[in-house]
Amino acid sequence: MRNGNIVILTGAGISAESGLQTFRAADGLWEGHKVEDVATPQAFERDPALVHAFYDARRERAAAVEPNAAHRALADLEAAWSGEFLLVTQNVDALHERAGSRTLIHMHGELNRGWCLACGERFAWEGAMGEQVPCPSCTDVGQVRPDIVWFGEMPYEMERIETALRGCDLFVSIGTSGAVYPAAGFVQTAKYCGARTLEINLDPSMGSIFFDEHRHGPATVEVPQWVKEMLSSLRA
Ligand code: BV8
Repeated sequence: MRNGNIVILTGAGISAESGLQTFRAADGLWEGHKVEDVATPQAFERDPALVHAFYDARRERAAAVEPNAAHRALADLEAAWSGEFLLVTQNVDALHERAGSRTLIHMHGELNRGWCLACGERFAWEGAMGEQVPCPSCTDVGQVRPDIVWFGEMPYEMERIETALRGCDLFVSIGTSGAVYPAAGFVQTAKYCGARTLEINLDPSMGSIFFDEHRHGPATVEVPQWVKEMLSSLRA
């Protein structure tokens, strides 16, 4: 498929071999809390200290690990691809950009960004946030939250994503369980609009039936192999 338009969706599974916990594996709990119970505006309202501790721990962990061969292979494919290429990640870590990906959307936000509820500004953030930090923009104290899309909140850049899904020739889902919407519905939009669909995952996801092709195995094995085949098709 030379020069077609590609949309790739990634989830926690692509960062697993870098050492970051996934959500729904056995280890998918954090300090005994289900993510769905911590990653919500209600949880933040009820117990901001707990939610800040959850994200401070993940921000620290994500800064301490490295991108893996799957992240790097996607960056190589993007650099070599002459058709349109969009990488949409559900992940809030920065491993894709650190591996060199450029055309990237963090639809569920980023650990390395903050959002001030007093003035509405969003900004880069490193290190612990906690409850009593001043906003770097309006200096208001105690109104800064992680710039993360919680359950019940609208994911970012949905218009741009939907347009890319409707216009793509190939949709590839990597390392996601297909448990969370709207991301889990992207394959159906792409398929309905005529794209070929490929799932690369450790095991079949909840949306497996919607995919034309499946490659099941660890991302650091399956993604570089798939990218190698895509790049050799460019030289053919
Ligand atoms: C929305 C940021 C509407 C947080 C995340 C009731 C009220 C409100 C909404 C709902 C509701 N009921 C249902 C919904 C919709 C809800 C939803 O889908 N809920 C689910 C639980 C049913 N969705 C939402 O709320 C979304 N918003 O609907 O807004 C709206 C409309 C108009 C106006 C306003 C609002 C927002 C969802 C975003 C939530 N935030 N993340 C954070 O990160 O802390 S979601 C969170 O789970 C992650 O970000 C990730 O995106 C998502 C899915 O997880 P995965 O990435 O797939 O990870 P998982 O562990 O599940 O799977 C890993 C996979 O990798 C596995 O399949 C495994 O086999 C594989 N794997 C493991 N190791 C490897 C591997 N593969 C390859 N190699 C390996 N080595």
